[in-house]
Amino acid sequence: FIYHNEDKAKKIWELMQTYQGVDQKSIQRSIVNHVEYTLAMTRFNFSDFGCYQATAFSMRDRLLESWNDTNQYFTTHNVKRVYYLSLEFLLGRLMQNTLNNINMEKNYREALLDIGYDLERLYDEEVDPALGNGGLGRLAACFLDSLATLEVPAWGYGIRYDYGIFKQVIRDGYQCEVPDFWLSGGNPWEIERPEVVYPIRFYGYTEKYEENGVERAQWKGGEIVMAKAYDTPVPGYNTFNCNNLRLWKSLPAQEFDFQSFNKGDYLSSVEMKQRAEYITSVLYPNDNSQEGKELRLKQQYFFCSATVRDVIRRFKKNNSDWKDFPKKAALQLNDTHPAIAAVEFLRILIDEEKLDWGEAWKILHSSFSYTNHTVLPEALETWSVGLISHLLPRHMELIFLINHYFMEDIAKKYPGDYQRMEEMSIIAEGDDKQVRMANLCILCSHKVNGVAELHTKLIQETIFKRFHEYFPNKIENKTNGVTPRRWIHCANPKLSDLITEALEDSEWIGELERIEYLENFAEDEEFVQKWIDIKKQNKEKLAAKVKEVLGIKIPVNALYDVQIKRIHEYKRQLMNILYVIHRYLTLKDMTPGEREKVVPRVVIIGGKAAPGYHNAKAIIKLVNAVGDIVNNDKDIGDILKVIFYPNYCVSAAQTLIPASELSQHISTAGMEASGTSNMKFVMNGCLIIGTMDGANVEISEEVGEDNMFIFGARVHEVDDIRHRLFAGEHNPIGKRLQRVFDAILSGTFGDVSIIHPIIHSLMDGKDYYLVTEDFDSYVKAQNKVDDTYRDQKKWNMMSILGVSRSAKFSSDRTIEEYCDSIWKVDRIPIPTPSDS
Ligand code: GL4
Repeated sequence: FIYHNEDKAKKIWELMQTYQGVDQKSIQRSIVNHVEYTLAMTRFNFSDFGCYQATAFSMRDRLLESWNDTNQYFTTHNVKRVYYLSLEFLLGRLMQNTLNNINMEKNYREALLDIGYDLERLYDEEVDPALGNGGLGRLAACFLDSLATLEVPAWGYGIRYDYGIFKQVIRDGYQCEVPDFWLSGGNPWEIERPEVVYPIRFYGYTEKYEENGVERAQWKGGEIVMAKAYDTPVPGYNTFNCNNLRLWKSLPAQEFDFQSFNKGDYLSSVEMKQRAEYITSVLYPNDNSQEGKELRLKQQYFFCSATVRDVIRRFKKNNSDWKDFPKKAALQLNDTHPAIAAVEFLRILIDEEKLDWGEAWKILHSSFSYTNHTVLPEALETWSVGLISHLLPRHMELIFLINHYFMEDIAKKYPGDYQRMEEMSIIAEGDDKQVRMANLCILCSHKVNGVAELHTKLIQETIFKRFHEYFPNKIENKTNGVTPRRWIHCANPKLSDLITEALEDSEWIGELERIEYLENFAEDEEFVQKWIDIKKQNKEKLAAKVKEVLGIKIPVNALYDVQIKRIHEYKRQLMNILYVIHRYLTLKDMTPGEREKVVPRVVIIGGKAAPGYHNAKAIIKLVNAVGDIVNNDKDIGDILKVIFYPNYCVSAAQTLIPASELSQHISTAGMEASGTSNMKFVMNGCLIIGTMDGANVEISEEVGEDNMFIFGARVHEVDDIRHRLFAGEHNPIGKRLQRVFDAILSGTFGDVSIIHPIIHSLMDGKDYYLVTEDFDSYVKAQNKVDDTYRDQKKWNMMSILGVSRSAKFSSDRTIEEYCDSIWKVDRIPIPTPSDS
C-alpha cells in the first residue's frame, strides 16, 4: 500500500464527495462522456439508440451513488431486510420510470433537447425487459417500486434469462412465437458482479457420518454449475433510497474435468460446460399452468440456492447468533416456484452450520412466508419424487423428514383420520409419487397469503381447507396493488398533470389516498372537459399505433373496448369474441339508418397464448378471422372494428390502458385469483365490465357497483351450474348464441376449423367455463354499456369517480400490509447527501 489506510480513505473521499450534478451542463457532459468512453462512438454523430444507451449509463451513475449509500447504510445499521424471491420480474422499460422516480425527467428532457435529442424518442429505443409471463411477474415489479418508495430495505432475487417471454407474431391469423433475445443491444441498467459467484450442485449422493455422537449427512458428487450475480438498482419515488434486484446467470464451473480430459474427450467436456449455461437461457412461457420439465426444476433450485447463500453471507457479515436470523431477514416466496429455497435453507443450517433440527426448523419457519396466486389445479406445482431424488437427493430426504414429523403431529391430533393425513401430506401417494409444493410451502412458512379477499376465502375453504383448520392464523389476505408511478404518472402523463393541477400538488403520486379529493371535480364542467380531451388524445395516440402496427384505421369517436391479458379459457376471451359476432350479425340485420344510431365500438383484444396451449391459440385465430371480415365489411364501416393487438407487453399496456374506455375482466367466478390490470384501468378512468371475481369484487366495493357493469354467475353458484351442464341438464343454447355458432361453423369467417371442436363441446354442454351460461347476462351488461355511453355526462362522472376511489389498489398499500403483518420490517429512510 502506498498510503496508510486513513490517508487512502481521505484521498478517496475527496475524489468522491461530489455527487453527479443536476444542472444541464453536468447532465450533458455525462451523456457525451458515455458516448465517447463507454460506447466508443463518436460524440459528433450518434444515433437515437446510442443516445439512449449513453443517457441510461449517465442515469445509472446517479443511481449507483444512492444505491451504494443505501446498502452501506443498511449494512452499518444491521437492519432487517426483505427478500422477494420470484422466478419472474416483468419490469417493463426502465428509463421513464427511473427519471420520474429520481425527479429528473425535466432536467434530462431539456439537457437532451439542447443537444438535439428528444427524450420521448429515446424512451422508445429501450427494449422491454420481459422476464415474466403476466400478472404474477408484473406484480413482483410493482412491489419492487413500492418497496423502494416506502424506504423498506428490500432486495428482489430472480433469474437473468437470456430469452424473456417470446415475441408474438401473427401469421395468417395464427400466433407464432419468436425468441426474445433482449440482451442483444446490451443492458445499460445492470451491473455485472463477477465477484459474486456461488457454486451450485446438482445430482450426486448423500453420505452419512457421525460427529460428536450425532448422525449427520453431507451432499457430495454430481455436477457443479456457477451462479453469477447481475444487479439492477431500483430507485424509489421521491426518496434517496435505492434498493436492488439481483438476478442470477448460470456459468460453467472453472475446474477442469480431468476425466474427460484423460479420455481425450475435450469436445464432450466443452459440451457439458455449455449445458451449464443453458440453465438460465429461457423463461418458461406458461402462465397458470405447470410444465414439469427437469430444466425448470433446475432453474428453480439454481436460483434458490444462490439466493439463500447470498442472504446467509450477508447475515453473517454482521451477526453471529443464528437465533437472530428472523430479526434480520424475511424471505417471501412468490408462489411455489421458489419453494425449494426453504429446503435449501434447512439443508445449509443442518448439514453445514450443524444446527439441530428443532432450532433450524424454528429459524426457517419464522423467516419464510408464501403467497399463493392461483387455485387452478393445472397450475398447482408438483414434482415427482423420482426427479427430485435424482437431481437433489439430500433435499428429497429432508422433504421426507419434514413430512414425517408433520404426519406424526396430524396423527396425534386426529387419530385414525387417514383421509385427512392423505390430503395434508406433502407427498401424493400413487405409482408416480409426487411432492406437492404448496403443502411444503405452507408448512415451512409462518404466514401464507392469498391475493384478493375472495381468493383468500377460497383457498381457506377449498384447496387449503385442512391447513386452515390446523393453522387457523396462518392464511391471510393481502389484496394486490399496482404502482401509480408507472401506471398513472408515466403511462398517462397528461392525466397525471391534470390531477396534480386539481389537487394543487403532486403528493398523490406517492400517497394515493389523496386522490379521493378528485371526487369534488366529477361534475366540474371545466375539469370534465379537460378529462374528455385527455382521453381523446390518448385514443388518438393508440389509433396511430394501430395504424402503424396493423395498417388498420380505427375511428377515434368510438367506444374503445379493451381486453388485454394472457389468453386463457378461464379468462373467457372466447365469450368476448362471441359477443362481438353477435353484435356484428345484429348490425347486419339493420337498415343503414338504424345502424347509425348504434354506439360505434372498437374492440381490442390482446395477449399471448402459451405455445403449447392449443385452445388458447384457436381463440386468437378466431379473433383475427372475425376482424378480417368485420373490418372490411362496407355495411359496417366505422361502427364496429375488431383488432387483435399483437405482442401485448408492458410497454403496449402503457399505451392501451390510458386510451381505453371500457375494459373486460370477465373470468368465470372463482377462477381469477385477483387480476391487476383491472386496477390499472380504473386508475386511468376506464369503466369495467366484469364478473364478481378476484379483485373486481373489491373494486366494486370501492367505486360502487353502479359505476361498473357487473354480470354473470356468482362464485357460490358455479359448482352447481357446472354439475348441471355436465350432467346434460343444460338449457338449450339461446337463439342469439346459436346463430353465432352457426355463423362460425358455416364459414362466415373463413376457415376457422381450429375452433370448431370447442364450439361443438359448448353446444354439447361441456362448458367448464360457463360461457353459454353467462352469455345472456353478458349481453345485457353490454347493452347497459351502450346506453350509459350515450349519456356522456354520466359516463365521465363514473370515470372520474372510479379514479378518485382507486387508492386502495396502490401497491404501496399492499406493501405496507405485508410489512406490518408478515415481514415485520421498518421503513429506513437513508440520509440524503445534503443531510450528511
Ligand atoms: C396470477 C393470477 O392469475 C392473477 O389473477 C393475479 O392477479 C396474479 C398476481 O397475484 O397472479 N397467478 C398466476 S399463476 N399468474 C397470474 O397472473
